[in-house]
Amino acid sequence: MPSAKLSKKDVQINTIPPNHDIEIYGRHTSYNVQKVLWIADELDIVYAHKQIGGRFGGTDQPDFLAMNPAGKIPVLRDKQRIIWESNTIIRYLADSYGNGEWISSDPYKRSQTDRWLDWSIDRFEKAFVGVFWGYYRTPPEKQNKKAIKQSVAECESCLLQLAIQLDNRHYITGDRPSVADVATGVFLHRLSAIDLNISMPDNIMQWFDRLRHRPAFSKWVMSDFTELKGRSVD
Ligand SMILES: N[C@@H](CCC(=O)N[C@@H](CS)C(=O)NCC(=O)O)C(=O)O
Repeated sequence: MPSAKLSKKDVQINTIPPNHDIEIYGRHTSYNVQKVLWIADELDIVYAHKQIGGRFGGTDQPDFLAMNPAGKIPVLRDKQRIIWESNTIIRYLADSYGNGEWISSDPYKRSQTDRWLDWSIDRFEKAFVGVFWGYYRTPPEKQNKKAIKQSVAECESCLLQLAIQLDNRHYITGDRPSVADVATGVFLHRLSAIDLNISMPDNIMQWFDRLRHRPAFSKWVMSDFTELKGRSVD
């Protein structure tokens, strides 16, 4: 159940007429939803955005579970097609609407972006969650300081691996952004804004700066997330 009153702005987002071919379901404060909103705007896709999950509720409703039995956001509806899992969605959007600019159809070139999508889930997201949930979303009296320290160290190790990849490159796989930047870059704002002094190598900061200058990143990823502080439930 939603636990807070919806603001006028939230209601406006939810009342976009339901006649769009493409609908994106998920609260904008979810980093997984932000990946989808970010790339959808980069690709100039016209879509309706439905705030679902967290204080908005709705992920336990039969209509939503019929789309995603896992009860998780984000979910994309493209006409009659339903797609879930954030990295699968960004790949689908890039493949369908990106003219080959955000992901290649060549198997080897594709593997070079795909591996960062897999790595982002296997390593970076786990470390990020240890910081974001373990520290930011957990009330101080319930925090496990040792586990937080380990997660900070793991985040710094992931950032170092990205920094090595970014040596002589503007973006993760070359001179243009790709889905690899979306899957990995979505964590930068929160890691830099949380007061844990997470060390960011110089070229990570330069990459972050390049992303921040992109209107879609700035709009969705650089958004306020303070409503999640100390909120240890979805
Ligand atoms: N691996 C999934 C994770 C999905 C997930 O855990 N989403 C969270 C938000 S980041 C969620 O649905 N939480 C429930 C809620 O917000 O109500 C993905 O990448 O899409």
